Amino acid sequence: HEITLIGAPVDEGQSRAGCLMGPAAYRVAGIAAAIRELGHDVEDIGDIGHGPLPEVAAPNPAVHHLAECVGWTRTLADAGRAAMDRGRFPIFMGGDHALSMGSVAGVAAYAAAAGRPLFVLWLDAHSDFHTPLTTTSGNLHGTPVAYLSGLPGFEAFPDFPAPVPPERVCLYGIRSVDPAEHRALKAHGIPVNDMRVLDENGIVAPLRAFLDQVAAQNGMLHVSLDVDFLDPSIAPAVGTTVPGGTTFREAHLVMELLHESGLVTSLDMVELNPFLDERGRTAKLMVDLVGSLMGRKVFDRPTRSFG
Ligand code: DIR
Ligand code: MN
Ligand code: MN
Ligand code: MN
Repeated sequence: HEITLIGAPVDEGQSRAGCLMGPAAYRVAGIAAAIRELGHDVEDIGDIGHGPLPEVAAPNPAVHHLAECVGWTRTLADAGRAAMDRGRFPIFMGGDHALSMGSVAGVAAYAAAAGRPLFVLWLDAHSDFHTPLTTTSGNLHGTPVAYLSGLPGFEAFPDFPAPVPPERVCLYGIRSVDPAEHRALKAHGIPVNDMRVLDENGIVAPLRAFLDQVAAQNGMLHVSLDVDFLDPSIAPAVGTTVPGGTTFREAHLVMELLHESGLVTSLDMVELNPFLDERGRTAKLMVDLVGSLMGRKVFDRPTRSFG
């Protein structure tokens, strides 16, 4: 691959300071060298900003930092689209999960122009299916899946290029869903691979089923990796830890399967808060997981053909 690292120090999608240090922590943890060692070309375009703040009216008084998040959505969508137009694989180094409104919008614009279906794999403890109308925390990092699904309430944001249909979204590792999200997920028909599904079926089978669909439709696959997908015992540096997350071995297995599929075309690394970390432990784990996604393995495995 030809990888473009995009620093996205987004801190405005939630209320605890620190995610803005994420891109720096990934660089200190050696992300560029780790990917380069696996034989890929890597460029780092540095950190981008949210640009000039638009005049926006919040549809719900709970929502905070709406203008900043709209600004980020514009600049990140442009940066992602530009990288893909140059044939690159963008990695968005966050920053909180509000950045994914921009990253997925940019990738979706590219996919629409290329005439290929976009699929989204959401590795997260949370379903992130609030809208600016339903959120009670007012934290917009809890809304990107609703935005990319084309739900109402995002009028202040750029129109999402081509909403991703429910059957092309895979929520994986979920164990925290608010009541309004639960209702909306059911109404919209998004299948949820919560921890119960993964406990009963194992971590592999539901993912393979989704990857088979991506391959069968010659799709592009965007992966959004939230630190809280991982169990807090191995990844403490996140503001919204939820017990019962994926283990070290499960997470690496997911990344290795994604690599072997050959289907992933873009990636978000979100919600790392280095201020909460233990000597860079979580940042290093995230970089190691990207290594597995980019092809690091203990011993060669035959590449599985999908589709
Ligand atoms: C909660 C927490 N559902 C909210 N969300 C997220 O504030 O809307 N935490 N995404 O990481
Ligand atoms: Mn704030
Ligand atoms: Mn999230
Ligand atoms: Mn989360």
